[in-house]
Amino acid sequence: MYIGDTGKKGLHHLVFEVLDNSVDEALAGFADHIRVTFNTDNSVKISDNGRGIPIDNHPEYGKPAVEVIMEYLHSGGKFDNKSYKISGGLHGVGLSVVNALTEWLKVEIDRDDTHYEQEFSRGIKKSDPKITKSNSKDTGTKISFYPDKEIFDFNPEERIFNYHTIVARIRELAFLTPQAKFEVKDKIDEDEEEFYYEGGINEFIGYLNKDKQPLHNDIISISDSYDSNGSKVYVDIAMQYNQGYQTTILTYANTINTLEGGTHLTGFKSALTRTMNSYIEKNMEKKYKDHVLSGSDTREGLSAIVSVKLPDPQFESQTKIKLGNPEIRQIVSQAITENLAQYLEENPQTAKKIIMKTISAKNAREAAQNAKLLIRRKSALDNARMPGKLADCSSNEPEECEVFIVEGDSAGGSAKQGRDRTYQAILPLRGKILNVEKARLDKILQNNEIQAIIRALGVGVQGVSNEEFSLENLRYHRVIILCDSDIDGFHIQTLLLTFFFRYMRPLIDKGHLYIGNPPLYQTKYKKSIHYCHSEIERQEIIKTLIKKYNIENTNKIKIKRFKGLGEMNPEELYNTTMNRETRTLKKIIYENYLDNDILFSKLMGKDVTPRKKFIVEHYSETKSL
Ligand code: 0RA
Repeated sequence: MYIGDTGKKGLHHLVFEVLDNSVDEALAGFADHIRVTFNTDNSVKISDNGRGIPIDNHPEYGKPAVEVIMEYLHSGGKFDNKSYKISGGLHGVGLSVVNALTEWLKVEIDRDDTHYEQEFSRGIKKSDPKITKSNSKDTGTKISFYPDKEIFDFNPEERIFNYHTIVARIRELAFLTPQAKFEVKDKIDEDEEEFYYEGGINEFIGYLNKDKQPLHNDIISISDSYDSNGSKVYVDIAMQYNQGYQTTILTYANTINTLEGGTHLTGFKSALTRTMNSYIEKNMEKKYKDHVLSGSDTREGLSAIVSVKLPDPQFESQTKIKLGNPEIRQIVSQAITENLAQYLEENPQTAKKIIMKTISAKNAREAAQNAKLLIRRKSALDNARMPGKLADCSSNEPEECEVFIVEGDSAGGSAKQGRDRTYQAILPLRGKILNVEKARLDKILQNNEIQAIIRALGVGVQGVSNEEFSLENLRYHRVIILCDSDIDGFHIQTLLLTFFFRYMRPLIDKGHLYIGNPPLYQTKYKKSIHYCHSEIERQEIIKTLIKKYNIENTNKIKIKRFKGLGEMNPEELYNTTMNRETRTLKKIIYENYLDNDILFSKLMGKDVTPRKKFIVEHYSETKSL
C-alpha cells in the first residue's frame, strides 16, 4: 500500500502493454528471455528473444507489417488470420496505442537474417526503416520509448517509472510464465534483478505464504487442459492452507489479475465446497458427518492461485477485471472435482488436517454470527445505535460528512471541541485496537474499539458473508485516521489500516479512507507562528524567518515539538489538521493487492521482528520526509 495519487497508472500501463506482447511470445513457446531496462534518460526498453514482429510487406497496406502493427492495428486485431494476443486485454490497448502516446518510440527487430530499426514520434513514423543484413541467427524484438509529457503528468527531470510498481508486475508475470526468465536492469540506480520461477504458481504460493505458518507441507497443485469448442483451455491451480484465518485467492485469465474474480473463481469456490463436503460424507468418522460446511469455512486460511489460459477471454464490468466466459466455470469446477478429490484420497493425513480446520472455521462462524446478533440486539436495547464516545455531526448528508478516528481520549477531546460540528464527527479510540491479523472474526467483533468503528460507519463488515457489507450505508464519505506522529501512533495506524484492508476493503477501493497529517513542530518568533510537518520544513521556515526579520540570535525563535495530538489545543488542532481549507490529507490507495497481502501478513503475523523493523524504518522515513 502506498499513499499518493493514481495519475501514473496510465504511464505504467504503457510498459505493461508492451510487456504483454513479449509474454505472449513466451507463452506461445517462442521466447524464453524478457528484459526491461530503465535507461538513464528516463526512457524504458522492453526486449525479448521471440520471433520478432513480422517485417515483410503487408499485402493490404503495402508496407512492412511492423509499421501496420505500430500505426494501425488495435488489440485483438487479427494478423495473418490469427489473433496474436494471448495475454493482455486489461491494459489491452495494443502497440499502436502505446506508440501514439509516446514522444518517441524505437523498434528494433531481428528476424529473417535482417536487422530492422525504425523510429516513431507520437504514433507516426519519423522515417523509413533502417534495414541491414545480419548474420546472426538470434531473433527478437526491442521496443524503447519515452512517454508523451503533453499527455501524461510527470516531471521529466525525475524517474518517470516507479521501479517497484513494474517489478511487482514482472514478478507476477514470472510466476505465471515459468517458460521465461525476466530481467530488470536499472541503469539509473545501477541495479539488476532476475525473476525466473521454474515451479510457476507453486512457487507463487510459497512466496505468498512465506510469512504464514503452513498447515501442511505439500502445495496442492493441479494442472489440466480441456477442449472447449475446438480450442484448448488450460487450468493451473496451486493451493495451500495456513494456520491463519485470512483467505487469499488470486485469479488470473491469460496472466491478467482478475481482481473481481469471475467464472473461474465461482467454479473454483463451488467445487471446493462440494469436494470438502463429500470428503466428510465419505471418509470422516461418524461424529463429523453432520457438519455441513459453507463456502467460507472451506476457504479459511487458504492461499490459492487459479490461473486459466483461454483463446477468447471475455471481460465483464467497466474495469475489465472480471472474467465472463460461462464455459470456464464448469471447466475449473471439473478440474477441482477430479483432481482435488483424488489428492485428498491419496493424502489422508493432510486431508484430515484440512478438514479439521474447516470444521473449526464452521464453529467459529457460528460463534461470530451469535456475536453479531448480540451487537444488534444490544444496540436495539440501548435505544442508541451509535457508540457512546462518538461525537456525531449534525448533517445527515454522508457525502459532505467526515469522521475522524482519533487516537486517545485527550486528543479526542481537543478534536471534539475544535471541530466543525455540522460536518465533522469524532470517534476517539482508547489505546490499541485488536490485531485483526491474529484473531478470528468472533473475537474481533467482541473488541470494543472495533465495535465502535463498525457501528459508527454503518456499513457492516466483510467476512461472515458478503451480503453483510453495504457501502451505501456509509455514514461519512471521508473516514480519517488521526494518530500521533510517534511509533505508537504509527502502530495504531497500521492496525487500523489492516482492519480496513481485511474487513472493509471497498472503503479503500472507493477512496473513502484517509490519514490526517498533523504538524510535528510549531515555530514562533514574536507574533509569527508557523506549523511544520517535517524536519525539512522546519529548517526551511527557520531560514525564512532569519532572512525576513534579520534575526541574529536564533535562540529567539521558539520551537515546540508536538509529541502527541493531545498537546495541541482545540483551536490549534482544528487549524492545522482538520480545517478543510488548509489541511492536507493522505488518501489511502493500494496498487497491488499481492504486495499488501504479503505486507500485512508480515506486519501483523505471529513473528514480531518484521513488524518492529517495518514500523521503526517507516517511522523514521516518515519523520525525515
Ligand atoms: C505479430 C505476429 C507475430 C509476432 C508478433 C506480432 C510479435 C509481437 C511482439 C511485440 C513484442 N515482441 C513481439 N514478438 C512478436 C508472429 C510472427 C510469426 O509468425 O513469425
